[in-house]
Amino acid sequence: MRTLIQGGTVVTAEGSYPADVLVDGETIASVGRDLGSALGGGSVPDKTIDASGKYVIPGAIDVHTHMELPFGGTFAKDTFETGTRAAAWGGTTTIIDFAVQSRGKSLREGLDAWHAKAEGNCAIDYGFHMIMSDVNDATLKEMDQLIEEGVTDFKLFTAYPGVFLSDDGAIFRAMLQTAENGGLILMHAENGVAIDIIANRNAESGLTDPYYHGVSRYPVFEGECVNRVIRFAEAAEVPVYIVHVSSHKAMEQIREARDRGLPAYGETCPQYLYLAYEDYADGSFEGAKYICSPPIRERANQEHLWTALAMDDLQAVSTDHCPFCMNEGYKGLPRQKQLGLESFAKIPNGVPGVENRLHLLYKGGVIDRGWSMNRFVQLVSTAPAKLMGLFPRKGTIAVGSDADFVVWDPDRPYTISAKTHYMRVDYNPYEGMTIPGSAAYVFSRGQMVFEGDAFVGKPGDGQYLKRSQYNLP
Ligand code: DUC
Ligand code: ZN
Ligand code: ZN
Repeated sequence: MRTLIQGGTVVTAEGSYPADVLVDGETIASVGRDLGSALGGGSVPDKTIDASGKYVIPGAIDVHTHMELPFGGTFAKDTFETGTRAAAWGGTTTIIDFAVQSRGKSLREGLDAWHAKAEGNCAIDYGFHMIMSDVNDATLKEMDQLIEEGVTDFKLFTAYPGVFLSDDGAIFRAMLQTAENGGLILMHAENGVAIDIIANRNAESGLTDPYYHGVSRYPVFEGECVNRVIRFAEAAEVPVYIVHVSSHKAMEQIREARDRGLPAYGETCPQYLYLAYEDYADGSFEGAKYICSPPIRERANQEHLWTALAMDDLQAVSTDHCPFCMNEGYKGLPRQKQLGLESFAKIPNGVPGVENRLHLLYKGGVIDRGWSMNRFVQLVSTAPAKLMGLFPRKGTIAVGSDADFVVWDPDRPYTISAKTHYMRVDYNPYEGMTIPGSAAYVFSRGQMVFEGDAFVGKPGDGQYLKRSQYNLP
C-alpha cells in the first residue's frame, strides 16, 4: 500500500519546507518536491491525500500515561483501547505507559500484567516504563533483563510514603545500576513525607476541601527533591529525567543543573501550564477535577514553565493522563473523584489530557507565544523520541522512519468539550477552550487512524515498542 501526502509543509524539529511524503507500507519511502510526477506514468499511489495549506508533522509521542492505573481503590478510567484512540485523535501516535511493580512482587509480574492489558487493544504503538516500588538485589538485577526487553527506564518516587516512596539509598542504588546497564531513571520528585505532615495537619483542622490538596503540597517540597535527585545522579554520573515538573522552584533546579553541564532533563504537562489552584478556593467540590500530584500550582508559576519550554530548560511535554470521573454512575461505573467527598486525601489523583496535548501546546506555544512549529514538534515528538530510545524510528519525518505522522490543519478550529472528546471521562479540564488548528489526518505506521473526526483505525493495530537506550537531545 502506497500513500502520497501531497502539497503540504513538512515540519521537523530542524526545519520546515514544502514537500510531498510518500509512504510505502509502514515506513516513509521518500520526502521531496513533486513526488507525484517523479513516480512516473504507470506508478500511481494507492491513495493520495491533499495536504495543501497544512503541516505534515511527525506523530506525537506522549511518554507519560496511566491507562487503567489502580489508584486509591479505583482504576484510571481509560483502557488501552479507549485511551489510545483518544490519543490518536489528538495527533499522538505513540504512548509510553507506566507498568507498576507492586510492593513485594517482581518487576516481571508488573510488566507482564501491563502487557496483558495492552496487547491486542491499542490503536497506536506503545511502550512501557517500569515503576519500581522496591529496590533490592533481585529487582536491581531484573532491571538489566527489562532493558533487554525494551523497557529502558525506571520511575522512582520520593512521594507516596508506604506505597511507592523510595528512600535516598534506594534511589542512589538504582542510579548506580543504570550507570552499568545504560537505563534511565525517571523521578517523581516531591517530598511525600513532608507533604503528609502538612496534609494531615490541614485535614485534622477541618480543611478538607479539594483546594487543600494543592495547598498542602508546597512547591519547595518539589524543588528540594528535584535538587536532591539531581545531586544523586551527578554522583552516580548518570542522566536523570524529572517527570511532571509543576513549579517554578522545581524547574529552576533543572535549569541550574543544566547550566553546570549536567545531563538533567524534565517534562511538564498541560495542567501545569493552564490550570491554577487559586481558581478552586471557593470550597466547592469542583476542585476535585483538577487534583493530581504534583498539584496544579498558583498561576504565577505558569509563565516560568512556558519560558522554560521555549528555552530548553524543560525538554518535553507529556500529559500524565490519568482520568477519574467526577460523577457517580458515569457509564454505569462506580464513584471515583467522589470517593473524596469527605476529604481531599481520598480523591484519586489524576487528570485527563491525552487527546488535548497538541491542541494546548499549539495554542499556548505557537499561537499565543509565537513559537516556531519546529519547537512545537521538538517538544511533543522529537525530544521525547530521543530521550526514550525511539529515535529515528519515531519522532521525525525521514526516509526509513515509521510512517507515523499528522496532517495538521491550522484552519481547522476545535472547541474542547467533554461532550465530544474521545477520552472515557465525564469532564474535560479545558472545557470550552477554542483551538485554532487540529489534526485533519493521523497515520500510524502507514495506516490512517483518523480521517477528520472519524476513527478508521483498529484496536490491536498498535504494536509494542522495544525501546533502545536514550539518545540525549
Ligand atoms: N500523579 C497523579 O496525579 N496520578 C497518577 C500518579 C501520579 O503520580
Ligand atoms: Zn508521578
Ligand atoms: Zn504519572
